[in-house]
Amino acid sequence: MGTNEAPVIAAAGDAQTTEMIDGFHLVIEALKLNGLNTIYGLPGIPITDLTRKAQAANMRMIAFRHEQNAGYAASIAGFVTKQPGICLTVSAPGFLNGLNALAHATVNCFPMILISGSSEREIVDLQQGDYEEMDQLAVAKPVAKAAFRVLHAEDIGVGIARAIRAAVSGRPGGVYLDLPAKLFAQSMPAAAGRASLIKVVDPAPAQIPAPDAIARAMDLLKSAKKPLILLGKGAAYAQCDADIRELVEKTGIPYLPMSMAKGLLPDTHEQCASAARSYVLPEADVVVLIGARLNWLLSHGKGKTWGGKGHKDWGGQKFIQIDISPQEADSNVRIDAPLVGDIGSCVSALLAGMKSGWTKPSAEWIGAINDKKTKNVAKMAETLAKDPSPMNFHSALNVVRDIVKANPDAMLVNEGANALDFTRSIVDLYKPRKRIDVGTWGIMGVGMGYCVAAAVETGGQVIAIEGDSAFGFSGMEVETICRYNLPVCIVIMNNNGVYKGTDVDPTGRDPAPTVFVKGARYDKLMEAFGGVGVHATTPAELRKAMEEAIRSKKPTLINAVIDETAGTESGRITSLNPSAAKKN
Ligand code: ADP
Ligand code: TZD
Ligand code: MG
Repeated sequence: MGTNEAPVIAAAGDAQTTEMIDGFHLVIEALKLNGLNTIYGLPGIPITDLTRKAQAANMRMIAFRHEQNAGYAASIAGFVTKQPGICLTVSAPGFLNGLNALAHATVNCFPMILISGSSEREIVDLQQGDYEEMDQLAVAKPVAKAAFRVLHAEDIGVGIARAIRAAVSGRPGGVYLDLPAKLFAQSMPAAAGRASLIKVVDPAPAQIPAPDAIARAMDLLKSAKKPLILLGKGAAYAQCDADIRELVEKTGIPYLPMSMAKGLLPDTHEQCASAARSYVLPEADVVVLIGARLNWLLSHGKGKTWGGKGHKDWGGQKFIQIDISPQEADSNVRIDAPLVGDIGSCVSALLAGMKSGWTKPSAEWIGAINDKKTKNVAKMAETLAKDPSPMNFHSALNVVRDIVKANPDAMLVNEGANALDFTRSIVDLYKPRKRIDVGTWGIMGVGMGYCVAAAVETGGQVIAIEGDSAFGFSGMEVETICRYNLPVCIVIMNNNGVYKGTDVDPTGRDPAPTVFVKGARYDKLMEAFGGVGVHATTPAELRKAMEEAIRSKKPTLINAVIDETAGTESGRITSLNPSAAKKN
């Protein structure tokens, strides 16, 4: 019998009974059919059996201690694999715990599907007070790229297909899929059920840029005296690493990687202008944005960062912007040559466009950048060579820098304020998609969820550099890391608080809001679950502990004691603080 033919339903009393399939199995088979074999979630009514049956069906079911962390895991799995990461939660409170991550996925353009069990429509719509009742679909909509609900078992295939397409096509994002409890128990003839499932064909179709848009961009680029390429996390996501490298190297244009685009080309590449960032941004005359938005992380393309004199002034640069979203251009400043399409197609079209002739940027431009780089690199080397007691961010990160260099395949997770900013500028990455961090929102709490997903998705070593505050948001997941015995080495930059550990309550009554228990031993937390805990007070102790963690692959948490006076308020974004902004 062909799969599209209706199955013969056995008549009542027939000895031969028709094989049936229930909602649980239709969901599982629909996911598997589309190559989605890992679920990050937390069990409970009504999805406990879904987690059990998924595991029994040989899916990887990674169970967390809090849905937010499962959600962040799913979101970053989406970034790393280009397939939607799946997060599964219970209704109302579990759903809400996962919602933060769904919003994060949408904001960061990561493909993710949040699947939550829910109460029946009949009860929710009359607000009759079900166990964990909430109109989840309505709540999810504003933060999701798309939101769907499936009411009938025969629609599960369509529901999952639509969720996958919405998550990965065009600009990727977070999708919500609402599955009411009764759906799981519905059953239908297995053959018809299986025939209703959809293997999504070409879920993220190539989007080819228009030839005139390419010509416009090429003309502008050829007119540049001081061109610059800016690589964003969209470029890392696109997985067209070789083409991007070829574009950079063939054009000879200096480039700057945004945080999660570090390693797309090795940070040590001779054309990398990171060490001359504050020079190249205002000086460049034509900037090619590849999968990077001109949001707050790039000072909105305006102001002093970009050579504008006054606060609102724009530096007058011309921009070429490669983005899959046709609405992105002109969001902050004029985009002279928008290139709408997927990055792989746009970059190869530009490469083809170069064949008609290309002159590399002038020796003056490259020379000026190299001068700045040499000076700044020497200054940094001097700072890194110091060995103060207690350790500061620099002396500790000098060790991390060496360890990452020796282990270029390890995934680097990073969050905090100073712990984030210093790591980003000090620790070089060598391979694409190895650095995952606080992203577009500068969000705290992604750390342990990211560690779990990075280890599960890559099967390799993970190194997490965490502020002590940042770690606290997801710290309980060290149990998850131990339970699944993941090769994760967490280093806590412990400076006793948010930014620093030195604030005091002026009334003398309570601890200051930014300060934690002094001398806290986060390493003991890891020991509680059978992992390795290390208390490190010197760079040598830190180095030894990290090397051992990577050698043994054991879950390890190193409490790195950092001078509590070493950080600055808000790290590098002090100017965004209302109290600091007033002074400007
Ligand atoms: P960063 O924070 O690194 O600057 P952003 O998150 O601001 O990066 O920007 C990423 C951009 O990349 C988004 O505007 C998104 O639409 C775009 N993008 C994501 N994937 C692709 C792709 N495959 N092709 C083209 N653009 C993409
Ligand atoms: N809550 C959330 C979800 N995200 C945030 N970004 C913040 C609060 C505010 N915040 C920052 O922007 S950084 C930070 C907070 C609380 C913690 C900084 O302390 P840390 O890092 O210990 O992690 P350093 O090294 O001490 O600066
Ligand atoms: Mg801190």
